[in-house]
Amino acid sequence: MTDITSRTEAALAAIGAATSLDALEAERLETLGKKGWVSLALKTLGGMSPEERTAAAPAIQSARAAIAEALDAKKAALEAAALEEQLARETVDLTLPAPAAPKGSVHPVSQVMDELAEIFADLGFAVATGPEIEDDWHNFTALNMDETHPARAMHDTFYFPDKTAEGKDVLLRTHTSPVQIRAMLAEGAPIRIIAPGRVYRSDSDATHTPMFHQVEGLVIDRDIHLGHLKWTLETFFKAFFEREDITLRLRPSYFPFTEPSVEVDVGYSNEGGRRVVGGHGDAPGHAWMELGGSGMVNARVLEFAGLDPTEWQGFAFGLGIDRIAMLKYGMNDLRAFFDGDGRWLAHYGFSPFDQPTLSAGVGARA
Ligand code: FA5
Repeated sequence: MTDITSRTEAALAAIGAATSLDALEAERLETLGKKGWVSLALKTLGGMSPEERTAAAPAIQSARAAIAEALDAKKAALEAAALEEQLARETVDLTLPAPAAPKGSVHPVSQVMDELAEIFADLGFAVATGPEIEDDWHNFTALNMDETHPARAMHDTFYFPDKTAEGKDVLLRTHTSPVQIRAMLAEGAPIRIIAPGRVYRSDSDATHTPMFHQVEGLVIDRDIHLGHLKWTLETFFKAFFEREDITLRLRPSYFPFTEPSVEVDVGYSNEGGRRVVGGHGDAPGHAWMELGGSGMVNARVLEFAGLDPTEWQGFAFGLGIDRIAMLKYGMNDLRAFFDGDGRWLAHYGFSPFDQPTLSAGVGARA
């Protein structure tokens, strides 16, 4: 009895003196834990006679109740103190200046791709895509460049060492034209699409980079002729450069997948070392700049794509997106587009809020 009373007093004193939750837990194990002395004392009750039990039980049970209550109270007090201390430690000093807002910008190429899609969507074109890792059938053969065609060598192609399961060569697409084939095979005719995306050629100087961007255009319908092509390109470039005095020159050229083929040049002038688009390229102080290739889709290409050339015809074009971005936003070296230099991006990049729309203007600067 005395033993229980003194041990209880000692336990209550220890609980009162505990300064951490760990110390309190040690005290709980010592008393109420499975092997704690209170628990062991409670177990002895089972072996007693009813009289002995009636005499011994109240002291043990009240010791247990007193210790349990003291443990709970001390635990709550220690937790409250820990919370207070944490709150005091983690106060936010509202007088500090706000951290700098993270700065990111939309790359001019992404911005120009959005501008293109906006303008062509208004002309009724859908956006199509194709894989950047292509096979030589889509990239060359179906575009009327069989294995021995010299144009294949002119494309400076990056090939993969392995072939497809059907034995086709695998390559990084050298132009967006294979998307013409994929779109015609998937959708048939009539069709009106643009296909913007990355293309790859082993080529590098101020106006050529090994990876660059093109936008393909394809219109297949009945009774389509070169006049439709010229009107479409002129309408696009006027909207894109946001000026009416755009003069295009269609120069006879050769592409295996178009017949006839024309290269598209635009007139520009040099103002203070900057190329400014507009005007007739033969006028004084002006010159022509090549923007891309185009032409009427070759009948053989239509056949490769499963269309009957006596029923369907159309035009296609492929423009260098990076080149038209340079011309619109006044950059002079294409390689800087892909250097990932934060200062260049801060200067030429666009705010993510500057969404091109026809109503607000597709050329608004950030
Ligand atoms: C083609 O790639 C054809 N597929 C275009 C075409 C499509 C013609 C449909 C007819 C019908 P070309 O190799 O000329 O053509 O490239 C088209 C444009 O891509 C060029 O005028 C130029 O603006 C751009 N370009 C070509 N090579 C590079 C390069 N290494 N870096 C940046 N731009 C390039």
